[in-house]
Amino acid sequence: MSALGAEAAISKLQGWSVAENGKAIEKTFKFADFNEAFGFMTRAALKADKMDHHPEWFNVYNKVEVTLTTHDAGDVTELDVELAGFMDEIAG
Ligand code: H2B
Repeated sequence: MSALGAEAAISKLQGWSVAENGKAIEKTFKFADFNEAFGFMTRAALKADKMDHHPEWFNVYNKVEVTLTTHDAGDVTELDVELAGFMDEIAG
């Protein structure tokens, strides 16, 4: 998968920003409670594993901080845009 770049990626998405190193995109999702947050993570994890494309994320209670990058490319690719779009969809 060839590099797309973080700026190009966020222009296709809503609420995502370029990570500090310029090679990833990030977004913080907030839910009503831990149950909702973990439900989101479970659905995203199943999709990620199907794609063989995995998120970096950090969860505390109702908050999930997500960072997406394609390690094999050392940059953001269409795979990150696809997974980000899926996360946005299921976060409702
Ligand atoms: N996830 C992400 N985010 N980037 C990758 O480059 C990547 C991955 N590579 N998941 C996959 C796994 C690769 O290491 C395996 C061997 O397919």
